[in-house]
Formats: sequence, C-alpha cells, structure tokens
Amino acid sequence: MNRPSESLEWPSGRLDFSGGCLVMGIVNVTPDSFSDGGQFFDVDKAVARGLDMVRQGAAILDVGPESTRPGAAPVSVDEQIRRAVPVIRKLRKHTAIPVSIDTRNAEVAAAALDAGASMLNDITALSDEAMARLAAERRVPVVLMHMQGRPETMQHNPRYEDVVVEVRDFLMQRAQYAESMGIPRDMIFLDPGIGFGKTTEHNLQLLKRLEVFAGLGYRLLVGTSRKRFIGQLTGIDNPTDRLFGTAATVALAAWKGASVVRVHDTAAMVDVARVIAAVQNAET
Ligand code: HH2
Repeated sequence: MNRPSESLEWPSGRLDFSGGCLVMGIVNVTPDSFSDGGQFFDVDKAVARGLDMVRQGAAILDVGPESTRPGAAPVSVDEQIRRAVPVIRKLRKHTAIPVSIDTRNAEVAAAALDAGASMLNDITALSDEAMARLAAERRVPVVLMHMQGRPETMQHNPRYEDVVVEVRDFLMQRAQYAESMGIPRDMIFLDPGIGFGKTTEHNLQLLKRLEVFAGLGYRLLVGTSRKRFIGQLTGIDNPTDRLFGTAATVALAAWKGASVVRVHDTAAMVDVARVIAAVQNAET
C-alpha cells in the first residue's frame, strides 16, 4: 500500500503534513449554514473571518457558498458564484494558504479556481464528470466525501448493513474513478462524510474505525465540527457551544491518522492537533 507523502505540491498550492494533522477553517458565505449561517454572509466579514483563521494556524480555508445541512435546498450556480468569487479573490490577495471551494457544482468550482481557489471539496465525490475533468485539467487536489442520499432528505432514514464497510467501499470506488480520470493519487482526500445520511450511531461507528479510512492509501479528511451528533451526545443545542465535543472528535481523528480536520473553531483545534502530533512524535 502506497502511503501518502509528507508534503503535497501542486501548481497553485502546497501543504506540509510532516507536523501532523492540518486544520481547514470553514468560511461559510451563506445565510443559512447550521452553525454560523448569516454571520459571515458579507464579503468583508467572510474575508475577515478567513484571515483570523489563518492567524490562528489554519492551513487551508474552505469557502462554502451553499449550506448542505439536513433539509437544505440547493442554491443556484449564479448565486453560489456571486457569494464565493469575491471572497476568494480577496482572500487570495491577503493570504498564500490554499483556499478550497466547497461545492458540488463544476461551474461554481471553475469560477472559484479562476478567482484563485486551489482545491475542490465535493460532497458528492465527483458525481458530475465535469468536476472530475476540471480537477484533472487544473491539477488541483480534491476532497471526495461519502453521503447517503441528498441533503434535502438524507436524514430521513439512513440505513446501512455495515456503515464502515459501505463507506470504505464507496470511497475506494470513487478514488479509483478519480485516478482513472487523471487525478493523481496524492491529490485525493477521502472523507467519510460525518452527518451526511448517518445516524449518531453510524457517525460513532465511523469515528471508532477511522483508521480503516486512513489506511486506504489516500489522505483522510474528517469534518465533525459542531455537528448535530455532538449535540445529541452532550445535550448542547446551540452548535457554537459544541467546542469541547468537537475537540474530542478532532483529537480522535488526528490520532487515528487524519491529514486534515475541517473545523469552525480554528484556534482551539490547532492546539488540539498540535498536542496530538507531539504525542505521535514522542520517542518511545
Ligand atoms: N460538512 C459540511 C459541509 N461540507 N465537506 C466535507 N468534505 N466534509 C464535511 O464533513 C462537510 C463538508 C457541513 O458543515 P458546515 O459547512 O458547517 O454547514 P453547512 O453545510 O450548513 O454550511
């Protein structure tokens, strides 16, 4: 099994994994995201938020112009571009770290890359072939995420025989597809899609067995930040108060080999990742 290399360089970006798990800061440019909807729905506020995250140690910024929370309706291509492009342009002027675009739409992704984004985060794992072609042509890394169903209905009745096996098999199949489309293995991040068509029990099983996903020969990205299952486990309704529950999952993900964690609370989670990396690197 080929292990992913310690650093990744591509024409428009660079990431160094040698210091441990990296933090991807979430910059939601939406009126309705589940935990911060409306807070940064303004170019200057979103850019300021992103630059704060860079100062706090984020290694990647993930700009999201569409909420994919359970029940959310799709946002048009034009509206996504209107939301994301000015934010990416401005971020690009002020920071050199890679900016990723969180979209399932190839037209939005192309506009984001033109504006200076250098990574694609696709919650549908290249279900649109145009997205695969775009990633290959522009030579940018892609995140391939597992989701059962679609955001509108995904939490109605998620079912699996064995969630770990099914998510693993899906991700392997999508990674092989991505490679067959010309995306190099090193540029592929796999993500089990915590909360996307999964019950709390499914999420817990995936987290308990994260090493399975870290061992597939691709980089692993995990997104648990402030999610509903943490609220269910802790009794905390307000997503912004789910910091400690999120920290537990980030520590676990980093410990089990995730290369990237996708989070809202960058300062705290950078500390968590640093401590875990120090333990991992301690001499025995
Ligand atoms: N989670 C969300 C959105 N995009 N992308 C990846 N790769 N992995 C995730 O777990 C993931 C994701 C949902 O979180 P958030 O962006 O905060 O909320 P919303 O979709 O409501 O904007």
